[in-house]
Amino acid sequence: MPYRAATTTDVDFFREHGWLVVADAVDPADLGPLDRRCEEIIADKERQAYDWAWSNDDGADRTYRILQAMPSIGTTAFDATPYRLWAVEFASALMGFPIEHWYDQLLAKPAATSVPTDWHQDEAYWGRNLDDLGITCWMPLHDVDVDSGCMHFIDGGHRDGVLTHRRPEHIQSDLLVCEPDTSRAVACPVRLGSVTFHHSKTPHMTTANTTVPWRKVLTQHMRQVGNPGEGDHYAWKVWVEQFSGRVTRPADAR
Ligand SMILES: O=C(O)CCC(=O)C(=O)O
Repeated sequence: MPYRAATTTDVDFFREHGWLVVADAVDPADLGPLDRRCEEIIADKERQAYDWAWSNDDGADRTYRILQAMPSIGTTAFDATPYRLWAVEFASALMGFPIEHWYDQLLAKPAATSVPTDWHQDEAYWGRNLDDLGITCWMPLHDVDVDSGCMHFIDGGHRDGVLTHRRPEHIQSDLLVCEPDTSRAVACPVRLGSVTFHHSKTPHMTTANTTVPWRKVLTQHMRQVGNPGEGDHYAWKVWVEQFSGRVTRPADAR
């Protein structure tokens, strides 16, 4: 299946709204090895994954309400996949400057215990180095709707600046939340093969999964070519190493 280029309509929509759905973008036949890698991580989650919603109630254990892992860590197997090469090209057109792949994440939600991924902006995690210079491609590995954890965006929220974020009191992971103007929220249910893109300042959230055994999504986080990456952090930033529980605050936080 040919992967299509971004059109003027795509670019204009993204620049106005800060997000975009691209239907039937990716060939599902290209996703087999990735899906198998994600299943392997889920089966071995105690060693290979974090819980992004790790709560104080869990103590030292983790419930994996939002399982978080990096499928590409330690392997080059996904470097030249058609969906990765395409996402970088498409994202470069949307942002209007050359973009490179930065890192990917599996975000998986079990039906029994999952929770919403609350409103946040990616720049709140990444810091000012990424000021208007980052973009994410969110790619589910099956059909996804409001009941299984689809993406929601604040329409035009990339123009609202970086909102104040906080770490909820009951959370012991690095999870951050903000309170955007939800009257502008848009839900984006999509079918397998479709993806969404969002600007690094666009507030977004996903609902809990109550229907499929595991909601599985690959996020491809991308940045301006040559950008130094995370840095010049906001005051709310922390890193939590979940195997030891060690919490670190960045020296450059302000
Ligand atoms: O899928 C999710 O639960 C959240 C995704 C997300 O925050 C992102 O793609 O930046």
